[in-house]
Amino acid sequence: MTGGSSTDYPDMAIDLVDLDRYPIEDLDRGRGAEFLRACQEHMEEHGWCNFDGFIRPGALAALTAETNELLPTAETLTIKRNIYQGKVDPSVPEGDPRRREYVHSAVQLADDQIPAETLIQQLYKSPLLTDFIRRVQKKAELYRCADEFQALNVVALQPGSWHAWHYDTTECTVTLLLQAAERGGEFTFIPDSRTDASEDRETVDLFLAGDMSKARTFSRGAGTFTLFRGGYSLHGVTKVEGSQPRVTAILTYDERPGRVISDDINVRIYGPRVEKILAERTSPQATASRP
Ligand SMILES: O=C(O)CCC(=O)C(=O)O
Ligand SMILES: [Fe+2]
Repeated sequence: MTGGSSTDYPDMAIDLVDLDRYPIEDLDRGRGAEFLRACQEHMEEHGWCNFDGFIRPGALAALTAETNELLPTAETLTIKRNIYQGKVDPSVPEGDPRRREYVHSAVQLADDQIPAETLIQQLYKSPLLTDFIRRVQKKAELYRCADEFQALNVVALQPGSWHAWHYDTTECTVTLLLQAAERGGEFTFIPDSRTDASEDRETVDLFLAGDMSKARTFSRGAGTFTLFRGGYSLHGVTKVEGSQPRVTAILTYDERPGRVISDDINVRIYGPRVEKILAERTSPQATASRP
């Protein structure tokens, strides 16, 4: 089963996804079933699936227009972290790039800044889309993340910015490229560079030293939808060049229903705006003014 109520929204995937190329509306029969099987095999063998032109061109223009209208309301966040986003194996020597804090800046809309009526929010809420993502990974259950800030984000990397190398804190990452960079801004990753038990140190070391020869990159135009094992594949985005920002929607899911992220982590990621929201909720005035 998949998460969320399907009654509030008509299924927006039907309107936005190129169903001729990607028949996600019926994965149980005929060409839909064949498509699903091919996706599952690809995901299992390579650890990623990349769907070029997933969004129909007309729909993409509407999605891009709405996010470009919302982005001026977003803050610029400066994200500072090591590649593991936390503890580093104590055997890693001092000065090793794996201990280093990498920094990038992004203009970022958190879920609570993306109104329910937007197309991107309705696409995220699509039961068909969630079910497709669940089935490609052969998971028994998959729910949209319930966190009010993290569930769906839109991230704009401005010219001159990159997205620093990291592993995600969740297993699978789902991204939709809404606006490609004119040049650069390439999503770059090492598929399955680690398991729960070990890491391909040789490849990771080379990569962090600037040798990208073992990393993968796709040529991704706007409208490309990508699934990859972000928790196990070191990844990031190279420097954006040209005059326009590179804009991605990040869709998050969890095998457990109702997943929320701790206030501490949300304040660390989203900064003073979210700190204020959370503080106001627990302040005496906020409590007194409740009915
Ligand atoms: O923008 C992308 O393509 C990747 C973003 C990413 O790695 C992340 O948000 O964790
Ligand atoms: Fe990531």
